[in-house]
Amino acid sequence: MPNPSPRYISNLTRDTYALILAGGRGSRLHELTDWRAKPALYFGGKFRIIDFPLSNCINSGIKRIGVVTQYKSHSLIRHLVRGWGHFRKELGESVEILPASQRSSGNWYEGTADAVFQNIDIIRDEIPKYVMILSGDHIYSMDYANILAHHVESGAKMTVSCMPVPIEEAAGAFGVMSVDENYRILGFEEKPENPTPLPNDPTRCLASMGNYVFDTEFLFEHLKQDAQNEGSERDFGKDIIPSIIKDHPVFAYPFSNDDGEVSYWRDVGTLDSFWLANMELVSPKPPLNLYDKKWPIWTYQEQLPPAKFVWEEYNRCGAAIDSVVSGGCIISGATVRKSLCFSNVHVHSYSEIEESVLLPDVEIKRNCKIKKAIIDRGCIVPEGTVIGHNHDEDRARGFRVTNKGVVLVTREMLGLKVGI
Ligand code: ADQ
Ligand code: ADP
Repeated sequence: MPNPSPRYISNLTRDTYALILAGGRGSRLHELTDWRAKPALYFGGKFRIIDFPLSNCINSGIKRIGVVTQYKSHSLIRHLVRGWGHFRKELGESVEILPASQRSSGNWYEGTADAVFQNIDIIRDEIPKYVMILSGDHIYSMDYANILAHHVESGAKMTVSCMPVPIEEAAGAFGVMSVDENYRILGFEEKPENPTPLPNDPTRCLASMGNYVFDTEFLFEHLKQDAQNEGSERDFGKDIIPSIIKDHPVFAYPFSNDDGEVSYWRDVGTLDSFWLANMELVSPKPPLNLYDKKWPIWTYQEQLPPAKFVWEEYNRCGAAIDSVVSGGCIISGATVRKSLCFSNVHVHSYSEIEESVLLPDVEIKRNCKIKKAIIDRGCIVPEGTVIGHNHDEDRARGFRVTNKGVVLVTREMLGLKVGI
């Protein structure tokens, strides 16, 4: 669309209700999502994954938002209440938490479509012209006003945001579509084993990002039809999209930057991808700019003292290089390289941390050597512990080692009391 007027765009975002699906477990993250939903997982030194779609909404001008929760939602809800609970309904702003509360069907949410279906009455009360359904699972900065403008300009009833992804990454992982020259969707398969490649690029296919724009009444009508269909799994990718593309205008929106290049979007669904996406942020030129004042990522943050770096009495320099260090951390007489220290991490003298993600409230006692590890919140790593230098030893101690050599350590693995 050539130079849309800002007034036109702001009408679209104002007329939109965003529903963020945040109920999924993220089972390939193993113990990291044993106690929290994937959207509640920490990311980037001080955020949680859900902060990204939420910030994208606010920065795009969409201020009416529902967050659908289900699996292990306690820490997610606590974060939302603390960090996102200050919106003022009388100013047209709201972030509502919509737990699976067995409201309309007497069941938990089945698939993603059912999670929306069970909240139709809440969305209808808001009288939006458009509904944006967003996955709560991904890290990216995106101006949703662009996909809304694309949706209206193309005359679509539904629009699916998409991006080209290498075939081997998409196989079994993403919804894959084929489109005509105007990006109208001609075919859609949910997580195919052999994705159809792009016509001009046999190595990549067009993957769904799990974000959709719908005309509200069209959405409701098709959710109701789907609810009558006995064989449906009540899922957008498996049931709704394949059933509507033939008879209705459903378009794809390729997510690219102003230069037409593929934008940053990460599905941190595995321990390896979670570790790697965090490592990208500590590289000298990260692909995602968290320091962009025009597109801030909002979050809940505790009031904490500043990070402190101590040159210890034994002439040991406490330093962090190519790393991010959050508030409340103390690095004393220890070296931290290419790593992320979330809030309140304390690393003691003679310890060496490399390429690691230390989640909040972690304490690394003296003389530890830690490499390529994810240390879960609240872990106290005993003096002299070596992690990530010998994988057989790591496994023998009960740590989880991935195929790509990332080591996960949780409180339970260290014998610390957690949960029931
Ligand atoms: P997946 O992410 O694998 O694929 P799914 O597990 O259904 O699909 O999760 C989609 C979103 O809904 C996630 O944010 C998840 O947290 C949430 N969710 C899952 N089940 C839920 C439930 N019962 N109640 C509430 N929320 C729930 C989807 C699309 C693919 C697309 C990928 C992109 O189906 O077509 O390619 O996203 O990652
Ligand atoms: P180490 O094992 O490295 O000696 P310590 O816990 O003794 O670890 O802390 C080392 C240094 O860190 C202290 O000498 C002090 O400078 C700083 N430090 C530790 N705790 C605090 C705190 N609560 N407030 C301010 N500085 C602290």
